[in-house]
Amino acid sequence: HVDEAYLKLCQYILDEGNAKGDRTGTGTWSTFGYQMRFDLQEGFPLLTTKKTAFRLIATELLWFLKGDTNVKTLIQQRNHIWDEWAFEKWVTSDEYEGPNMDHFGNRAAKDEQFAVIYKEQMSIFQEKILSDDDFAAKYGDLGPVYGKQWRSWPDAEGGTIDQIKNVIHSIKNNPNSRRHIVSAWNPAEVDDMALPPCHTLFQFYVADGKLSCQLYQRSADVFLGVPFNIASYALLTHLIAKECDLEVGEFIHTLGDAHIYKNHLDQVNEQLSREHRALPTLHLNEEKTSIFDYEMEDLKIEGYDPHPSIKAPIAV
Ligand code: UFP
Repeated sequence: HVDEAYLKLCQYILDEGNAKGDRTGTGTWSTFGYQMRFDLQEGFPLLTTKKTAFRLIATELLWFLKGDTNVKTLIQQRNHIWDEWAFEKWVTSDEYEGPNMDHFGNRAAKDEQFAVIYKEQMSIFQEKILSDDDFAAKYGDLGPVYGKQWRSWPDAEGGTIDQIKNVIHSIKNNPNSRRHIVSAWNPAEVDDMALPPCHTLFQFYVADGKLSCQLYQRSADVFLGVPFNIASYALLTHLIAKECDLEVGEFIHTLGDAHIYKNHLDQVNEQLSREHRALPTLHLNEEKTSIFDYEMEDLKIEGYDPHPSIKAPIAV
């Protein structure tokens, strides 16, 4: 069960983790190198010990698959998971004239007065992204992040490589290949990205008519990020399997620096006290024939009855 494996990881970090400083100044408990396996035949791995927003996960994945890197499309779909990264670009630019927003994430979590001011600036930002195309082109674009690397990795001749199309082609035509790989980590472009890819590289594997996927995630915010990352790659595996006429096999999640932020400890302990429930199932619109044509309404989660969500501040 996904919750069992996930809560075991949380408990392991609490018991064995190293106290480790980090880029955001928040502080973490951290371990290096950890693996979880999920049998996708057992149900869809969306955590039941905490309500996890499938809509946000799915709209983000479809956004990656379409090769999009601008938050505008996500904001139009009421998906705000990337807003802070784009906002950061704006408030550190010469054009920004509002109140100082240094370390806005940490400050908003600690200081209620600042949180109000921050929310005001964030609303202004979101409004401008939606209403002003030039502003959106400048500050909504996150740089050459996942969508770009997956669908148009720059090649050496000035052209681009569509890794998703290529991997689907190789799964269909040479299922036994050990080279079904997609990499988001492009060393030449990492410095231009709002956030260097956390889910760095994934590989597919075909056996027994089933498609499995393994992800190497270099850095994992175990409380806020990992529940999303598991569901996102499970969904991707379902979509690719359908495209290739295969059943789903396993999702194998391999983590590099797996950390719990120190300001997430109460939330993790709350979640550890909860009993898991039955897993939901995923339904895909049978009429869609290409992985690039799905919209949110083509993806349905049924039988999802989770414990309530648990809020926590994100480290930016
Ligand atoms: N993070 C995740 N999953 C994601 C994502 C980010 O866990 O899909 F985009 C977290 C990991 C880390 C932070 O806490 O975001 C990225 O910081 P850094 O680049 O310093 O590893």
